[in-house]
This record gives sequence, structure tokens and C-alpha cells, in this order.
Amino acid sequence: MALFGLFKKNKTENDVPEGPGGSENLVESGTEDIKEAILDEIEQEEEAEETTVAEEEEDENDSMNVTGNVQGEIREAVLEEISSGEEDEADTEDAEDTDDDMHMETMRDDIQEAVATEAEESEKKQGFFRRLVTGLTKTRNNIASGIDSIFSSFSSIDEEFYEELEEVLVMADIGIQATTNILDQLRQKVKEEKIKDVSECKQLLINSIKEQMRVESNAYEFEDKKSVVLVIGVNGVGKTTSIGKLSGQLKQKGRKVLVAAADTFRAAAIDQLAEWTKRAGVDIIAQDEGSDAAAVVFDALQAAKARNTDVLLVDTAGRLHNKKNLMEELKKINRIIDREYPEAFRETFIVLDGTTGQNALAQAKQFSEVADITGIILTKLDGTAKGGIAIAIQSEINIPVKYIGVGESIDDLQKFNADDFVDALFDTGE
Ligand SMILES: Nc1nc2c(ncn2[C@@H]2O[C@H](COP(=O)(O)OP(=O)(O)OP(=O)(O)O)[C@@H](O)[C@H]2O)c(=O)[nH]1
Ligand SMILES: [Mg+2]
Repeated sequence: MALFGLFKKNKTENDVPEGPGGSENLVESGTEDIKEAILDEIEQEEEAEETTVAEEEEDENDSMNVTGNVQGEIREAVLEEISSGEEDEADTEDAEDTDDDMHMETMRDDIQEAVATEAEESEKKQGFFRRLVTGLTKTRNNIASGIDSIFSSFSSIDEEFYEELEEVLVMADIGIQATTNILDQLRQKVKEEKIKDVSECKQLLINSIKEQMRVESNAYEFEDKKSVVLVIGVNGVGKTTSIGKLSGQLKQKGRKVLVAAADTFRAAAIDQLAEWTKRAGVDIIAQDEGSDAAAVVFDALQAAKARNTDVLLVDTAGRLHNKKNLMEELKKINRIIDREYPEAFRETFIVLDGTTGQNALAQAKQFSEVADITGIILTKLDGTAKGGIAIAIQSEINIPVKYIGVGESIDDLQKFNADDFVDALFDTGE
């Protein structure tokens, strides 16, 4: 891979770029050269790989027997055992075959494990909801207390009532457009259902917000396909952390995960990702600091195909939409994925920092002009007063929020659930 060395930048302590500004230099020269060179490389690599692919695939197939579908099979077997467990147990007592005894022992262990896992999962879910409720405390104070005071001070549903509601929703960062949608729907329902009582209106309002935010059921298709997930966004929003968390969760689900360290600007960025992948127990493809990001992606794509990877997660450097060269780099990465792995299922997640409110909305709009964004990861919802932004994002740019971050540990990235979110926001106690 000496070729890629050509594009490495020799750095001193002082010229390590801090962010998008400094990093532009890395891609200024040689975009086309790299592309051409990569094409040349493909041919050579393919020849070399043909021999290794076969070997690796064999290995991978073996390991898939352990890590791939087998968890689901164990679960099914365990569930079957649970229903017929007692009968089988009686049989085992009579049987003299020690193999059967051992088999039952294993199955009993599996059952215990499954029960423990269920309990753990339910506890985790409750834990998550509690975290969400806590994380949304400030937002809730913004929205719910304002709404409560409107509902307690108005006795009839009139124009002034709607105006006050509008003000509270806009103040909580829900945004003008989302607020208008929510209130239009509310007005319509109030009319249709001939509602006169203000108190009956509150649940309608909550439902109307939930409707705005519902995520399509096929939103997580990528988890079960051979997929490439590109993760983009501005500096410090939580891209690397979210990839770390997601890789751990996918691995726990039995998926074969590979992570590409395509943020090559700082050694620290690569180290940070390596640390997460170590914790998650997944593989990483990385090159030295200063390497061409597209080359890392290229390598990762080859590795993903050769290793029969299920999900390839690509971490990228933080970039501002107005940094032309960085946006070009992003387009190039996209092209390489399209060309090298056209059959892969594609996801492009933009990570947005929930604490930045309307700014996050602007970022999503700007990035969607250069990338085909398929989902949003909204981070740092723990401890922000601006959680209403999730609602604004959903309705204003029509890109679903697929994950939310409510803390820094591996379980703190959760699939977005509109009902949970709005319940936590209004703390309806349901
Ligand atoms: N409280 C909280 N902190 C978070 C969350 N997600 C990320 N962080 C923190 O935000 C900081 C930045 O996260 P990174 O993952 O490094 O962000 P990044 O987008 O990769 O940053 P660059 O690579 O510099 O562009 C870290 O300290 C994370 O621990 C979250 O959901 N909640
Ligand atoms: Mg990062």
C-alpha cells in the first residue's frame, strides 16, 4: 500500500490540523490522482485477494457458525425447550444415556441464561426510559409546565388558547413549521371530535406530536443486511462515540461488524475509535494519521467483502458544510462505496448535537444538500433544554431521527421511539 503513503502529510506537533480548516490541505492535491491510482490498485489487489478471499471466507464461515445466526437459533431452541422442558426433564431422569444428561444440562444453562437476559433487557429498557426522563428534564420544564399552565388557565378552546400553545411549543425549540403542523392537526381533531373541554385537548396534542415523529418500521433494515453505514456531521457532535456504541450493540445482536477509521486528521481520533472497537469487540480498519480518508474507506470495503462482514460503519472527520474540499471528500467517499460495493445496503447518518437546538436543524439541512442522508442520530439529549429539536427535525426536513444519545456509555444510544420520547417529554406517567 505504498501508494497511499504518497498522500500522507508529514506533520509536526504544530501543524496538526485542529478541525476542518486545517484538514483541507490533505485533500487539496491529488483527488483525481488518488481516484485513478485506486483504480489501478483495484486490479492488483483483486488478483492478490482472489486467493485470500477463498481462504478467509472459509474461516469466516466457520466463525459465522459461532457468531452469526446461531444466537437466534439458540433462542428458538431455548424457547422450545421451555415449553417441553418438564416432560424432557422427566425423560432424562429415566434415561441412562449420559449424552442426554449433558445435553439437558446445557439446555438448562441456556434457559437460565435466556431468562436472565430477558430480565436484563427489561431492566435496561426501564433504565433507558428513566435516563430519557431525566435527560429531558429541562425540555420538559420548557414544554410541559408551560402547557400545563395554559391548560389550567383556559376554560375554552379559542384562538388565544392556540396562540399561547404555539408560543410554548416554539420556545421549546420545536420550530415554527412543526408547531404549525401540530396545531393544525389539533384544530382538525378538535373540530372532528367536537371537543369543547380544554382538558380533553391535552391527550390530542400529545398524540399529534407522536404522530409527527413516528419512525417507519423499516428504518433499521440495515441491521439485517449487508450494509455500509456512513456517519457524518460537524465537529464534536458525537460521531465516533455513536459508532462505538452502535458497533457494540450490533455485535451483541450477533452481527459481524467492521469499523473504518476514515477520520484521519488526528491520531487521537483513530485511537479513540480503536478504543471503542476494542471495548465493543469488533474489528477496525485504520491507517496512519494524515492518510487519505477515501483510501481507508477503500480498504475497509475490500475487507468487508472478503470477511463477509454484515455491517461496515464508517467514521468520518467533523466538517462544516461550507468547507468545499471537505464536502468534496465526502462525495468521493460516497462514490467509492457506490463503485466498490454497489450491492451493499446504504445508510448515511448525520449526527446532530441535541444541545445546539435550531443550529442542529440548520446542519441537517445543509448536509442533505451534499449527501443522501437516510437518518439522524441525535446525541446529548441528556441534560439539554432543547430536546424539542427532535420534533422540529422530523417534520421540517423529513429525515427520521433513528437513534438518540442519552449519555456516554455503550447502552446510551437507543433506537428512537416516538411514544417513549413524547411520554418522557410530557412525563405522562404512562
Ligand atoms: N452526555 C453525552 N455526551 C455525549 C453523547 N454522545 C457523545 N458525547 C460526548 O461528546 C463528545 C464528542 O464526541 P465524539 O464522538 O468524539 O464526537 P465526534 O463527532 O466524533 O467529534 P470529531 O471527531 O471531533 O468531529 C465526547 O466527549 C462524547 O463522550 C451523548 O449522547 N451524551
Ligand atoms: Mg470523531
